[in-house]
Amino acid sequence: MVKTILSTNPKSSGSNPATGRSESETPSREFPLEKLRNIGIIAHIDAGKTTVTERILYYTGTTYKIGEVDSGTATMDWMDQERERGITITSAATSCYWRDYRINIIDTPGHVDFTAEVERSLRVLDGGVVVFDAVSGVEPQSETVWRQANKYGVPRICFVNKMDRVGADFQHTMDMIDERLGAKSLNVQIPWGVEADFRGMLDLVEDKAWSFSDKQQSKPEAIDIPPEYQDQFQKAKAKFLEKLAENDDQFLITYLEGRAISIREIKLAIRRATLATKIVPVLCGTALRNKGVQLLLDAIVDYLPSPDDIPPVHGTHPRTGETVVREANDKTPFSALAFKVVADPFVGRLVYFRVYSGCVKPGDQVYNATRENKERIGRLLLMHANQRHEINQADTGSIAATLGLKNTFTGDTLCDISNPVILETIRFPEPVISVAIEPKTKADQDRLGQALNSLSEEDPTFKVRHDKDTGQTLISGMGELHLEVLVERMFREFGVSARVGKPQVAYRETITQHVKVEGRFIKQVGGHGQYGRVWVEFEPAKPGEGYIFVDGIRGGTIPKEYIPPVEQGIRESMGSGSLAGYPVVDIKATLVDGSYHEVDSSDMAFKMAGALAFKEAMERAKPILLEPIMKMEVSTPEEFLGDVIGDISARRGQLEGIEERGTTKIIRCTIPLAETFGYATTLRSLSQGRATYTMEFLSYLELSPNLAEQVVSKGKVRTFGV
Ligand SMILES: Nc1nc2c(ncn2[C@@H]2O[C@H](COP(=O)(O)OP(=O)(O)OP(=O)(O)O)[C@@H](O)[C@H]2O)c(=O)[nH]1
Ligand SMILES: [Mg+2]
Repeated sequence: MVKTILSTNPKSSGSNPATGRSESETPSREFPLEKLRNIGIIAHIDAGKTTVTERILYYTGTTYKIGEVDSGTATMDWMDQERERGITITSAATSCYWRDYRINIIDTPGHVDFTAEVERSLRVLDGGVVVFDAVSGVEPQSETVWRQANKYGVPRICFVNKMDRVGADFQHTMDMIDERLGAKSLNVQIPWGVEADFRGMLDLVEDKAWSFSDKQQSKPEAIDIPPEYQDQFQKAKAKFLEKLAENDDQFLITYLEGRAISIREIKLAIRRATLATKIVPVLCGTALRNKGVQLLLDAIVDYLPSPDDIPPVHGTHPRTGETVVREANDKTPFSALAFKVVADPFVGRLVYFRVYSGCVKPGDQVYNATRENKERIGRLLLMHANQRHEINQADTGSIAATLGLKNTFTGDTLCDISNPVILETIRFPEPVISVAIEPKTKADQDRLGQALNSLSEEDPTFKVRHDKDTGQTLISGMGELHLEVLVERMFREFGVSARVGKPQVAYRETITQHVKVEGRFIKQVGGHGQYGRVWVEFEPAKPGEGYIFVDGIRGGTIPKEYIPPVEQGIRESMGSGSLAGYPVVDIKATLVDGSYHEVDSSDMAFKMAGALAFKEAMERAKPILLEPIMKMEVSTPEEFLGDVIGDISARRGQLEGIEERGTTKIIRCTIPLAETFGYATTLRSLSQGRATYTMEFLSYLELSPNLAEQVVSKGKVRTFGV
């Protein structure tokens, strides 16, 4: 039922001269599920994800001119700031066709500050293409996205890009994939030449050499394995077959039979082992020089799953709490997960969703099971970066967007009204850094609220907090770049000029002791009084557990309906701890006893009692401050190593190891976030601009008592840099 984007594209007839392979014409309207691929392109910053995606769009005939990141013309990096900064900030979705398969792609950002974009994409995708820079191999952010993909059990293939660069090393990258990522890589190709002499690749599956010219329109040429490579090829092929047999029992039998093995048998075995996440096929190429992308497309089709290959989605029934299983099938009741909300200045509020079962049409009424409200689907759109194409149905496996949903947010489940289900939501990390923001004029003040509202709705790692004591608005995010980009968006998209304070660490508070406290809210004023009385045991929870509430009431000392208000009273009070007003985390509260009054008790009274119990517990359970610790990797030429390490130590950094990568030294360390502000400038001056670094959040750790004292005594005094 999908009106494809190709039908509006002048190159849709498959006439692109460079397409090279047997992709079909406009696909059939009833697109078979097994011919669908939903994939994400994930990697460390600058590995070449967007460059690869732009080639994919070109070779599939979706665009007729290649967009380039370097000249600010990439289709996928459509946002002004992406084009100016040359980095991807927001994940962009698109669809294309290869052979007679439809591939929905999400190109994600590599910078760790935009990690939410990777998280939400991996949650709704079925497969991943992980891109590596052949010179740097596995970089820190690749490790992070790899772990994210592991969490969702996403099968993936690897593309070792930038084979044209000086220092490119395919084997080294493969070794790093195994060692650093704990993966079992299976290279399905070996490079043919390297650096300036990189010609193409030797195909271990089909026993051919693929020769590419630099010209983008030219097709890859398949020839026999050149004689000078025969030896190397035969050795690699033997290793390849052996490894494949080790990881697929069915193939092992064929392999042991010792007969000739067909290409089809090999491909199917690779597919089975990839889907079972036993192996990761590895390919190579250079996207910028237009080499290898067509083969990558083949691999996506041949080895990555269709929505039919992944297990049926599980959810819970919103009322009974029972597990609900939905087969990926157009005829089963509709279920979908909203994974992104965008305030589009032209069309309005766009909600992106992935359909797991059934289908939906414009005008359909659906149920938002997460928020328990009905919603009407407006126009249905297939997204191509920031372009939209209207469709008249979104069926199982689709990734689409819709207009008209007012009360649906990221992570919500949309479903059939009479068959409700709640799918697993998307969990995002908590922000670690904040800045105070102050509108410059009265007019800016008025617009600020709207801007903050829209932006925090779009980005779950962007949080806004009003400090009651100082009257300031604090915005928090994942890093300096994240907040800088958002402040710039406020100015460009919402016309808000604001002064921004110095970055501050988003500390947390927690307790260290077990206490049992009473919360009493009893008031007798005139007629109706207030009565809520609870006994709650508070104890430290494990790091990362956040807040656990346990109802331990026995014998009905408090009626059931008053228990949720107690939980809520505690939860709301956790927003501000007793030490310095930072959010409180990692506590377990067990409601053990209490009493009520037939007439005077109310939800409000029990909520207050919960809040008072929490306040009392914070006083008595020895609260401490926690600070965010970052994992950092600095890459520097050897001559600056001593200075860089000295500086890291002075910043309370802990060295974890030093490695060599060519002539470069890689320093791995952990460092408190508070010590990293302005680090880019220091590192530049320490190394004449030649060292680079990346960092990401690792964990929260207790702040030493003397530093904690400084934070507490500073209280909420925020200094503005104008
Ligand atoms: N030499 C060489 N450069 C490449 C290749 N592929 C990409 N690049 C360059 O690498 C830089 C980063 O490319 P992008 O495609 O923006 O990388 P990305 O992974 O999308 O980056 P983020 O989205 O910001 O994480 C650009 O300057 C590209 O021109 C390649 O195959 N060879
Ligand atoms: Mg990019």
